[in-house]
Amino acid sequence: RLRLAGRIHSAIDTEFELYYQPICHASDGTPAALEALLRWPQADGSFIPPGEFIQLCEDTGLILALGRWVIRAAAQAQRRLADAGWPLPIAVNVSAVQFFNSDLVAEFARATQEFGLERGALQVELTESSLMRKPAQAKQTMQRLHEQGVCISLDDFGTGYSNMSYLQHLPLDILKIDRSFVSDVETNPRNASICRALLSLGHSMGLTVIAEGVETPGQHQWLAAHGCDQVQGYLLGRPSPLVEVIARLETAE
Ligand code: G
Ligand code: G
Ligand code: MN
Ligand code: NA
Repeated sequence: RLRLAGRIHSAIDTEFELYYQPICHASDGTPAALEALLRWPQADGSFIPPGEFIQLCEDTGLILALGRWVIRAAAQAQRRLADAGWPLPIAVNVSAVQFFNSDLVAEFARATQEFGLERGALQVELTESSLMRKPAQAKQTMQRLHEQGVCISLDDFGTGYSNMSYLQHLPLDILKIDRSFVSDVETNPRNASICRALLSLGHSMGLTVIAEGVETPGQHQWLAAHGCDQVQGYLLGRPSPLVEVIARLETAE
């Protein structure tokens, strides 16, 4: 683990890459945003998946430097995307350790300014554990991100232990239904009930609702028929390098 941590430390500015996955309007499948996802390519052409290094980065504090790099790289990508004629917002995942221990607001402000981005060009994806740990601090940071024009998504929703009455007081914009509820939504009545409940909850709070992990046309149709706003998953597009995303946007036009 120590050796891996050392490798991560020296890889931050040189080896990591961001891939981008489309988030599409459920009604017609057109792109609404992209989610940035970290990839660590290896010499043999394979990737070490984030699941194998994010936790280590959080335990060692490396997540602060890595997270800073992610914000700047996503901002640079959004500039390229906008310059290519596709001004889609890019959503960045922020882990709880990073949320509470870095000056996120300043990092987003700096990246936005450096690349001359519009308000709304960047979004943040937070998990329930971030928001529930230190509610007052979380709310304040979220409000300051909003002032910078950064929209906020609640990621992996349904898997945590949110206090619903508390959630209502947070300045959220988007709720992302975890893919575990989406995978068999047309055939599993229990997951269908959960998705209906989460859609209703999100909409009653005035939020945009995104379903993650959409892999089949049947899932997409079910979600669109039940009022889900946006869909994300392998059906709509796999995470890919920015140049490939732009090429696909251009051929789909
Ligand atoms: O891309 P993949 O499905 O392998 O991602 C696995 C997990 O890693 C997901 O929970 C995702 O949110 C997380 N992840 C991906 N990129 C980042 C990132 O830039 N920062 C943080 N904190 N987590 C990320
Ligand atoms: O925790 P978070 O929602 O950020 O995780 C996103 C992860 O989900 C990414 O690692 C991405 O590669 C993965 N992912 C995206 N779409 C699909 C999908 O349709 N099916 C599955 N199994 N995983 C997906
Ligand atoms: Mn996410
Ligand atoms: Na998720």
